[in-house]
Amino acid sequence: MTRTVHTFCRYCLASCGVEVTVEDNRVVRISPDKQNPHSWRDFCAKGRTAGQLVEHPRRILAPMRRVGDAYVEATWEEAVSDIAARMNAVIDADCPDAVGVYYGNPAGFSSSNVIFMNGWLDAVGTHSRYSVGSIDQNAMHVVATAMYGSMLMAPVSDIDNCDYFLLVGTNPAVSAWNWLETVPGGWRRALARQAQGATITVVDPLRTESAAKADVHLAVRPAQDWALLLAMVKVILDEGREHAQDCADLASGLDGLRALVAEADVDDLARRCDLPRAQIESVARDFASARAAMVVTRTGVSMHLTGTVAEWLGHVLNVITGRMDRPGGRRFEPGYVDAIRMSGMVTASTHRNRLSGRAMVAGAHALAELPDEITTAGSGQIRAMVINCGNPVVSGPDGAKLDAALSQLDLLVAVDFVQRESHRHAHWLLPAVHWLERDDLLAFTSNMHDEPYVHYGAQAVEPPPHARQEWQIFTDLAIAMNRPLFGARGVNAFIKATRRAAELTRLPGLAFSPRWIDRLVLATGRKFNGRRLTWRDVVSHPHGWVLGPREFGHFRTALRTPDKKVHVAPAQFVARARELLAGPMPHPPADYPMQLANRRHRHSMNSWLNELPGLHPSGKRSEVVIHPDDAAELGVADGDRVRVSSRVGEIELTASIDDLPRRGVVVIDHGWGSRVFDPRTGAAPVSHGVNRNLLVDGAAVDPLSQTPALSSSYVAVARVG
Ligand SMILES: Nc1nc2c(c(=O)[nH]1)N[C@H]1C(S)=C(S)[C@@H](COP(=O)(O)OP(=O)(O)OC[C@H]3O[C@@H](n4cnc5c(=O)[nH]c(N)nc54)[C@H](O)[C@@H]3O)O[C@H]1N2
Ligand SMILES: Nc1nc2c(c(=O)[nH]1)N[C@H]1C(S)=C(S)[C@@H](COP(=O)(O)OP(=O)(O)OC[C@H]3O[C@@H](n4cnc5c(=O)[nH]c(N)nc54)[C@H](O)[C@@H]3O)O[C@H]1N2
Ligand code: SF4
Ligand SMILES: [Mo]
Repeated sequence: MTRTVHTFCRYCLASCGVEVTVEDNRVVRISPDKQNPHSWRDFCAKGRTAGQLVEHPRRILAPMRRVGDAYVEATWEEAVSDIAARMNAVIDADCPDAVGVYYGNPAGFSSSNVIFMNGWLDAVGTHSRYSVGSIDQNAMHVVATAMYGSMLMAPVSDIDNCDYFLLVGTNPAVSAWNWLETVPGGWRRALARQAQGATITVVDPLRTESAAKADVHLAVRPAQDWALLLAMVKVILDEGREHAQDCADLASGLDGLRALVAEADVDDLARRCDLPRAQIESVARDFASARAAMVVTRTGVSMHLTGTVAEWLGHVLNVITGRMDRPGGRRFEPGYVDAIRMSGMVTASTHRNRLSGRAMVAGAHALAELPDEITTAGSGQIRAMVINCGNPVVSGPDGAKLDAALSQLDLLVAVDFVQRESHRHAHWLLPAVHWLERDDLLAFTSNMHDEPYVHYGAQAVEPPPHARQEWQIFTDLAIAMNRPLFGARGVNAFIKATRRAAELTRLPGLAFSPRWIDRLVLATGRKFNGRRLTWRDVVSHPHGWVLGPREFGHFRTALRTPDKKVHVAPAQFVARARELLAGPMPHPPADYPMQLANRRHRHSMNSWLNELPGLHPSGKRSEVVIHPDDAAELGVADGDRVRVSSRVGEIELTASIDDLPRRGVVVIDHGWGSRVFDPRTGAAPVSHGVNRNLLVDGAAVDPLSQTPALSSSYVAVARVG
């Protein structure tokens, strides 16, 4: 029997509505849902081929336990009781911090995963929490906390009214307009504005797909956006081009900002970012004088040792030129759930790591610190870990060091669809459920959509019989460990009672599930047209529901700073900027003269949609792109095998000579070189490409965001043989 299910893709924040054709519980077709009122403009091949991951030939279909070098299938009862017993033993021998977790990007695309994972972590009472944030978006959280008073205060782009786009460190033509915001069809809409006369300026060391379409391309020196943006702030303030009203009324700390720019010299800053002074000045003036404008900063800004200061200055430019909460700028979308208020009810942990002494950022410690926390003896040493939706050996710095550390754990549990590089030492592989196989109401990110919108992510197909959602795994683990879920006494007993009731009455709906939380969230949510959304509202709009027009005027009320103003000069950012200003001109070390940049492709998703045959027929992404002039100096020709090395690693790949990067910068795509194992048959692992993050040193991090130099490491390139 053929059915059609309307739902949305949960691979990236674009959250495209999709129409899934299902035959006998198999996905036969996924196409864009043209009836989706929010996302009808957007779709890509990753969503189109999502069924292939569901039917991955190497998919883990039941819990698998390591026995020697092989894996054998086990029941969930065996898995949960063995894991619980081993974790309890590790805690009894030391303390709760001996149990840790790393959670990756896809965890945020499930409405229940992170909530229940945290519930389990609170049950255990561990501080050993590591997340993808330190290799992705920490800079944004740190800046939002200091400037707006909440780490979740993510302003959204009002594209359709914008006259001047300043896009810094982002390639929306490929990655969609997303990083803590959902702007369906964002790039196409920006191009439509351009056709009507808007200016697009792209700041990127590479001539990306987006830069190629831009009116102005500033090929900045990697990691020096802070200098460019500070110079722009200086030009605007020195020339009196700021928005007087917002500077007086919305911002606080402007004097601190003025004092900082007074110490800076535009020529010095221009040399640091290696752009002509005149060009910086003209972009600053055009930006400030545009009727409507926005700066958008993304991972190309944040993934450096200077990332937080640059991210901060991007927000400062928006604030001082009056772009916040105005048409064509960045607004605050309140959504149907006040996630900011709710997150404010949880006290942020100030725990400091035992070795580095650094505090958590956005509820987690830095991935760069994980290997040492596993291998260094002493109280709090991590002995047991769960990897939840992550592939940190490939996505994070110095994967070789992390891989070696993971091999020393007493217990490693991976929750995933397939066994990837980071899971190779796992003692247990637990089979996860794909978004096509589960329901999600992503209520806590409703304020990241660029218009008021609700969509219930309906399940399209039944999961394999022995796959389980993470919420259930974490709940069962807390119960089996006899530790109270959410750290709240009585929760375990209550959940067990509902499960018993469901069994006795044969009414599965009586058993506790995250749907209870969804309903509660709606019942306490924001009102639209005078009333709150009901469950019925949500499920009766299978194509999604635009709840009303975009509204301005919510930004100020959403601010969580004590004085309800935007803090434009937080002391820690100013101090770090001073440190950078006083520092030497950026210069590569003599033995590693090149800087390693990064690329994504439309059809790959970090490290995990790369081996699917429908997406990458050639299956190869293992080249390093070198500028022709650099190649000539290095004596490298197109197609040569080259060795790229850094202080911490070396890899071999094929040279591709192209003037895409600026001189001195070489590019290797991230996300490749992750083996996919076959735990069921023990067949040889499959792998495409090379892991370029083996070259990234985890020892140095941005002191504010704890992010390593993922996109600006220094490397050497040499022809092999
Ligand atoms: N050099 C460099 N490094 C980078 C980046 C870069 O631009 N340059 N980008 C960074 C960015 S932006 C990010 S977000 C990180 C990503 O870093 P990670 O989140 O650590 O890694 P991913 O590659 O996203 O791997 C996600 C894993 O989750 C699994 N998975 C997918 N869906 C589910 C699910 O529903 N349940 C479970 N249990 N598992 C699931 C996938 O199979 C895959 O194994 O990498 C970062 N690393
Ligand atoms: N197709 C696809 N889409 C994705 C993803 C994916 O893997 N594939 N990942 C998703 C995720 S998790 C995220 S976080 C977002 C990320 O979305 P974006 O942040 O837009 O990510 P990228 O496309 O890598 O664009 C970053 C750009 O920054 C440039 N860059 C590198 N260093 C510097 C620098 O020092 N200064 C400046 N100005 N630019 C620099 C790079 O050359 C690159 O073009 O994309 C999401 N969308
Ligand atoms: S992966 Fe593609 S289809 Fe899925 S949400 Fe992102 S852009 Fe849309
Ligand atoms: Mo990301």
